[in-house]
Amino acid sequence: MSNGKKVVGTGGELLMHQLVAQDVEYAFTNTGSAEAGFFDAFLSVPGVQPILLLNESLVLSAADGYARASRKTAFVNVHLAAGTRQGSGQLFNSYFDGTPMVVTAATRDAGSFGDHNTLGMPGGYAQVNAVQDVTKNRWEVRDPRGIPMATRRAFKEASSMPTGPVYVGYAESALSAKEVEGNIQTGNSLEMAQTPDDTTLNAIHDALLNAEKPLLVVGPDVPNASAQQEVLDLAENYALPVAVGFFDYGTFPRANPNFVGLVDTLNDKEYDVVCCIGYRPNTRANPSDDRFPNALKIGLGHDPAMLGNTFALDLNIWSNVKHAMAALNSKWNPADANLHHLSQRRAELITQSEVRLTKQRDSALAHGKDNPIHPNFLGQRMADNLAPNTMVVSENFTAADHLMPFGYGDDDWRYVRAYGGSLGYGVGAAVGAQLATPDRPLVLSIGDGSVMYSSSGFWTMARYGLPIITIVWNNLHYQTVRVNFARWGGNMEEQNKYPETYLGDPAIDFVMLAKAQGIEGQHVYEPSELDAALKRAREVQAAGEPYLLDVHITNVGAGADQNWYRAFKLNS
Ligand SMILES: Cc1ncc(C[n+]2csc(CCOP(=O)(O)OP(=O)(O)O)c2C)c(N)n1
Ligand SMILES: [Mg+2]
Repeated sequence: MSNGKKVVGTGGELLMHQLVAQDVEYAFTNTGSAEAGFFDAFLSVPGVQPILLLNESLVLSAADGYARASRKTAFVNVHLAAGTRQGSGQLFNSYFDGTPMVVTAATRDAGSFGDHNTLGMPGGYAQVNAVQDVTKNRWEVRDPRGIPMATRRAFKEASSMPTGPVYVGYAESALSAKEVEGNIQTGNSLEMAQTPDDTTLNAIHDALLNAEKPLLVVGPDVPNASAQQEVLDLAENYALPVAVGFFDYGTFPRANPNFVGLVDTLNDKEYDVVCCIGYRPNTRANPSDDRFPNALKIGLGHDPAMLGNTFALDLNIWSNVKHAMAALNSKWNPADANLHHLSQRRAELITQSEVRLTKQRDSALAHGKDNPIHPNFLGQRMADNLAPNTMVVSENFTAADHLMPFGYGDDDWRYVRAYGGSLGYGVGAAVGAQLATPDRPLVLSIGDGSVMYSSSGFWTMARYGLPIITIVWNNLHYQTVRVNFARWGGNMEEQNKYPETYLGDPAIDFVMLAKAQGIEGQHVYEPSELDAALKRAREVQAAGEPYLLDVHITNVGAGADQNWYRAFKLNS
C-alpha cells in the first residue's frame, strides 16, 4: 500500500524530499533567486547532487543526455520564464525524441499586484504555455502543499509511454513557504500492459514470412524500450534487411549482416513489406512523406503520434515495443529457418555486409595521406584507436559515424544523438551522459560550428572531473548548410558563394576555448599525428581528466574549395 511519508518543511524542502523519493541523483540547473526556496533545501535535505551548467540550453541538453544514457527520468530546474525560454531550443530536441524529463522553474505572480515582471511572464500569459509545443504536459503549482503531488505526477507522466519532457512551474511563494506539511509518495511510470491481438500478430508473421522484398525499419524507441535483443531475433529469424532513421547509428549494430544503412538513402518504392519498429519518422514536408508506396506497411511502437501519422499503416500494434516484439517472436517457427527464400536472403545479406564494411574501411584509409585530414580518415582512426565500450555523443553531419563500431555487445560502442537537429546539444549531452555512465569512456564528437552553440559547457566537465574526450571536427565551416545551399542552386551555386557559412577569419581556437575553462587539449593538423593524439587523449581520460582534440579537417562536398563571405568591417 502506498501511504507515503509525511514531511514538514519549506516548499523547497518538500520538492527536494520528492526528488529523493524519485531516486533523482542529479538536479541539472542554472540558478536564480526566485528559486531560493529550492536551493536552500540542498543544505537541509541530502541526496541530490546539483549540477551547474552556465546556460539553460546546456542545462536542458545535459538532462537529455543523462536521461538517454541512464534510461531514467532527468530533473531540471531553471530560472523563471526567461530561463525556460533560454532552454527551449534544447527542449525542442527532447520533445522530438520523447526523452523523459521533469523540467521546473519558479513562477512569479503577475496578476495580484504589478504585471510587468523582470524575467517572469507578463500579466495575462501563463509561463507553462511558453513550452506548450515542446512538452508532453505541464502544470502550475500555487499552493505549497501540492508540491509533492504535482511533482509525483510529473515523474509519472514523463516516464509513462509515450515518454517525454513535462514542465512544472512552482509559485515563488510556494517554494519559499515555511512549515508546510506534505505527503511524499513515489511516482512510477504506468505499466503499458497489453497483449497484442493474435489475429494482428499472425498477419504480421505471415507478411514477414512470405515477403519477397521486405524491410525492417527500426528507431530510437527500440532502445528506449530495451527491446534490442527482440529486434535482433526478429531480423535474424526472417532474414530481414534492417534500416535506421536519419543519422541513427545507435539503434542497430552497423556490423550486423542484416544492417543496410539509413532508410532515407534507400529507394522506398522497392519494398513489398515494410515493418517499422519504434521508428520516429523524420518527415520532409513534401509529398515524399507518403513513404513506401508499394508496400504493405506495418508499425509497432509506443508513441501513437509516430504510428500512421505520416504514412498510413496496414497493420499496427500500439504497445510497449518490447512486449509486442516478444509476442511477435513467439510466432516464429524455427523449422521455417530453412525455407529457401530465407536462406538465400540470409546469405546475400552476409555477403553484402562484408563487401560494404570492407569498402567503407578501405576508402576511409585510402585518405590517410590527405592533408588537411579527411573526415573519413579521422572517423576510421577513432574507430581503431578509441576504447572498446566507448559511448559517443555525436553532433555534426560531417562526422563519419557510419565507420564506428556501434552495437549492443559488451565491447560495442554506444551512441547518443538528438534527432530533432537543434544545434547546441552535444556539449551538454556529453556532460549528462558521462554522469549517467561513469564507467564508460565517453567521447564527444562535434563540429566546430556546433561547439559554439554551447561553448561554456567545458567548464562543467572541468568542475566535476568528467573525463570526456572532445573531438572537434574543425573544418572552419557550417559545411552542412553550405552543401544544402549548393543543392538549392540559384546565385549561390552558380557563383560558388555561400553567404554566412564560412567560420574562419577569425578562426576559433578550440584548445584555447577549453583551456580558458580548465581543460587541456591539443591541435591536430597532420594525418600522421592522429593516432598519437588519440592515444594521448585516452591516457588523460584514463587518468580521470577531460581532454580536447581540435582536429583540423578538410571540407568535402559542394563549395569545399571556397572561403567566401561578404567582407565587412564596421570602421573601414
Ligand atoms: C539551432 C539551429 N540553428 C541552425 C541550424 C542549421 N544548421 C544545420 S547544420 C549547421 C552547421 C553545423 O556546423 P558544424 O557543427 O561545423 O558541422 P558541419 O556542417 O561543418 O559538419 C547549421 C548551422 C540548426 N540545425 N540548429
Ligand atoms: Mg564545421
